[in-house]
Amino acid sequence: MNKAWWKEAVVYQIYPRSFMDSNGDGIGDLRGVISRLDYLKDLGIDVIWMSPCYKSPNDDNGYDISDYRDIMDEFGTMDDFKEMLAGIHERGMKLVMDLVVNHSSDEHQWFAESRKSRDNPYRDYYIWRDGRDGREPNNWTSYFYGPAWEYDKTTDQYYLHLFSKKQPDLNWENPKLRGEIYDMMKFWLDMGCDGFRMDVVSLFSKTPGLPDGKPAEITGTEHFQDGPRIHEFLQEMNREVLSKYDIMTVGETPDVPLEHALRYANNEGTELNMVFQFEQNTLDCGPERYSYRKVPLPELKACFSKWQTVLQDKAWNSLYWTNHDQPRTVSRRGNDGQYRKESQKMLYTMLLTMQGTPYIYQGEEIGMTNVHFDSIEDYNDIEVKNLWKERVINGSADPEVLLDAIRFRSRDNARTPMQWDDSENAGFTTGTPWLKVNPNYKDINVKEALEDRDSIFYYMKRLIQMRKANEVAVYGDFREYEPENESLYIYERNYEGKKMFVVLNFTENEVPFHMPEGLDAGKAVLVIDNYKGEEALEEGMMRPYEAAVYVM
Ligand code: TEU
Ligand code: CA
Repeated sequence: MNKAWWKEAVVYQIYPRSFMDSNGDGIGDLRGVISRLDYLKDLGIDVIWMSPCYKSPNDDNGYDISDYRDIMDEFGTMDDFKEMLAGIHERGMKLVMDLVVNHSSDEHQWFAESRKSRDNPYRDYYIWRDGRDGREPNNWTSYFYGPAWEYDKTTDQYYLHLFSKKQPDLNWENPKLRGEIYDMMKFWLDMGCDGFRMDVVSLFSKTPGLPDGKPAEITGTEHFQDGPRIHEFLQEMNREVLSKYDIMTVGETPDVPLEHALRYANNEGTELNMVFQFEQNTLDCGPERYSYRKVPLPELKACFSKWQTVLQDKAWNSLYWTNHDQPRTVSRRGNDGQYRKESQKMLYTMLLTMQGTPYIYQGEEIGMTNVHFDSIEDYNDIEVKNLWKERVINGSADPEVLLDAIRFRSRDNARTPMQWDDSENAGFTTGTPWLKVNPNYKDINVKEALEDRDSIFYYMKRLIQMRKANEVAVYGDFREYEPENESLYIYERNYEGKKMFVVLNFTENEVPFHMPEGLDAGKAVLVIDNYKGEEALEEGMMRPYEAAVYVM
C-alpha cells in the first residue's frame, strides 16, 4: 500500500457562511475563520476543506459562482483570504478549495456573453438547445425540482441547468472552456492552496444528443451521471493540472456506482485521490428523497463494509457522516436525546477506524443536532423552497407531512450557525444570523465542550491522536465479523502484523459481546472506549452506544 499524506490526514469541513461572523452582519466570513484556526489545530485537524468563498449572488449559497478568481464580498477580500491561507499553513495545516465547475452562476461574465447571441464566442461555454414542440428540449429534471431547462427569450433557445436556473451547466465538450478551468485551478494552486473538493464532478459529461431519460424523481441521471467522457476529462485535468502539484483531490459523485468509483479514485493516480460515495445517504430515504425509513443495522453495515472491501488495494475511500447537504449525524444515525454524547462518540469511532480519509463537518465535534423549525418560512435552502413550491403551493401534498420530512432531511439542519458559546446567537454573531440558531445552543456549544473533560470534542481529539499513533487505523485492511448482528458492528483491521479490533453498539440497549474465537483477549490493549475509564469486554456486555477499540 502506497503511503500518502492525504491518506493520513483528518479533514474538517467549514461552511463559511455559518462558521463565525467577525463583523456583526450575521454572515460568517474569512476573518471569522482566521479567529478559530487555533481551535481547529487543537482538535488535531490536518486539512480544512472550505465550501465556496468565491464571488456569488448566493442563489445556492456560493455554489453559484460569478467570478472564480475573487472572494465573495460578504466573506471578505483577497487579502483576508491570503492571510487565512498563511495562518493555516503557519499552523501546519492545509487548505482544500471547493471547485464548482459543473455549472457557474448565470451572473458569471461567460454566461452574460453566452446568452447575448447564438454566435457569441462564449455561446458554447454553456449548453443551449432549441425547444421541442414549444417545450423543453428533453424531459430531464433538476436536482432542485422542476425541469432542467430554462427558456431564454433573447435567442429563443433553452439552456441546461441540473441545479437552479441561476446555475447554468458549463459545456465540458468545449476544449476552450476546459482550458479556462484548468488555468483557474492553477491560479489557486500557485497561490499555495493544497487541493480541491470537486462539486458534482461526476456530472460533467452528458450523453451526446441529450436523449430523454427514464422518468424518475430526477429524470435523466443515466445521461449525466458518470457520462461517456467523464474519465477522459478527469485524466486530461490530471495531466494538465493535478499531477503538477503535491495536492489532494476528492470528487463529489452523487450515486456513484462502485465500478466508477474504482476508476475515479484509482490507485494509479490517473484521476482523483478519492470520491464521496452516496449510497450511505440514500439508505434512509423512503420512496422519494424527502421521506424517511429506518435502516436496519445490517444494511448500514453492508454498505460501509462493501466500500471498505471492494476499494481495498485498488482505490482509496473517503469517510464521512455528514456535510452541508445532509442532516446532523447524531439526529440521523444516533440518539440526539439521552445518549447524544455516547452515540456521537460511537459513530465517530467508526469513522476514524476505517480505511479512507475521514471528514468531520463543522459542529460535529460538539455533537450539534438537527434543528426543529416551526414553519417553512424559517428555511433558507433553495432545494427545500423549490420542493415546497412544487409539492404544496402548486401541488396537493399535505404540508404537515412534507414539513416533517423536511425537518428530518433538510440541508439547513447542517447550516444553522456554529454554536460557540451560550451567549446570544451562540456567539456566532453580534447581529442577526442569516439562518436561525438552533435553540439548544445554551447546552450544546464549544465553550461547554472545552470545559468538560468528558466532552465529544476531547473524545474526538483522542480519536484523532489514536489514529495517528496507529498506522493500522489508516492503512490496515478490513475484515468484518457477524454481519447479521442487528446491534453490533464488529470488525478488525490488519497491517504489518498489527491488528486493530473494533466493537460498536448501535443501540440504546446493553448487548452481550464476546471476543471472536482465535483472538487473544489477553493480549488486547484497549486504546479507546467512549465510556470513561472503565474496561469494556470483561463483563461480556456492551453498554448503550458503547464503542471499544483494541490493538493487539
Ligand atoms: O451537491 C450535489 C448533490 O448531490 C445535492 O443535490 C445533494 O445530494 C442534495 O442536495 C441533498 O439533498 C453539491 C453541493 O454539495 C450542494 O451544496 C450544491 O447545492 C450542489 O452541488 C450544486 O452545486
Ligand atoms: Ca460577517
